[in-house]
Amino acid sequence: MSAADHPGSVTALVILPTLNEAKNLPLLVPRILEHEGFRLMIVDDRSTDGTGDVADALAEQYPDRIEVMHRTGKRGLGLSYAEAFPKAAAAEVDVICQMDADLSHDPQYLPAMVAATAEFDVVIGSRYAEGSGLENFPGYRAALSRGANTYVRAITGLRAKDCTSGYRCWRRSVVRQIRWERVGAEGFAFLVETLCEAAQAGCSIGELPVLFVGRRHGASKLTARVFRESLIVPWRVLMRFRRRPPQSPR
Ligand SMILES: Nc1nc2c(ncn2[C@@H]2O[C@H](COP(=O)(O)OP(=O)(O)O)[C@@H](O)[C@H]2O)c(=O)[nH]1
Ligand SMILES: [Mg+2]
Repeated sequence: MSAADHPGSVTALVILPTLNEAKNLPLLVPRILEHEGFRLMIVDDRSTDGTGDVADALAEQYPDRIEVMHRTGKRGLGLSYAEAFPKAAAAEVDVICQMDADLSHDPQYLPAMVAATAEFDVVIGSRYAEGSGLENFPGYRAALSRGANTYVRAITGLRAKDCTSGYRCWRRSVVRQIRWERVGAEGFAFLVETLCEAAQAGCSIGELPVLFVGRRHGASKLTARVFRESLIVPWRVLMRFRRRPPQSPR
C-alpha cells in the first residue's frame, strides 16, 4: 500500500470508542464520513445517555459505512479498543484509525494522517509536535497531559512527543503484527502500551501536528482508577521488554 502512489484511493476504518457521547456523535460522524473511502466502527460501552441508539440511527443513515459494536463486558477504553482492533484488522481496508468521539480530535486531519502512513507505520495526531496547539483545555489538564508524556518517555524510552494521544492512524498490516493478547491495559493506558508494542516491533512512528480542542459536551471519563493504571502500565511494559527497550521512531 502506498497512499502517495494512490492518493484518494486509500481506504480507512476509524474506530470510535464512546461512553456517553450522545450529543457529540451526530456532530462528529458526518465530518468523518465526508471523507471518501472512510468507514466507522463505533464501540459503545453501554452508555446511559442513549449513545448506543444514536449510533444505530447513524448506521441506518449511512448504509454500509458504519458498524456499531455494543459491548456487554467490563467497561474500559482499553478493553474496547482491544476488542475492536483485531476485528478491524480483518477488514478490507488499508489504514485503521482511532480517535476520541468528543470532538477534541478534528476529522479535518484524517486525510493527511492517513496519507502519512505511506511513510510511517503509525502516525500520531500530536498535541506537542511543532505547529500543534491546545484550545479550551483547562491548565491543570494540559499540565497533567504534559507530565504524563514526560513520565512515559522517561520510563519507556519512547521518543514521540505525544505518546498519550488517542488520535492515531495505523497501517493495517502493522495492526495485524501487534500481539494483542498481551496488551492488558483496561483504560487510557492502552494508548501507551500499544505504542510501546509498536515500537518494540520495530514500527516507525511519525507525528503530525493537530489543534486539540477540549470537549464542550459531556464529561471526561478520566477517573482516579484509570489514572492509577496509567502510572503503573509504563513500568509493566518496561518489565516486559526488560533489556530490550522500545526502539526510537525512525
Ligand atoms: N467504549 C468506551 N469509550 C470510552 C471509555 N472511556 C472513555 N471513552 C471514550 O474515549 C474517548 C476519550 O475519553 P475522554 O473522556 O474524552 O477523555 P479525556 O479527553 O482524557 O478527558 C471519548 O470518545 C470517550 O467517549 C470507556 O470506558 N469505554
Ligand atoms: Mg476528551
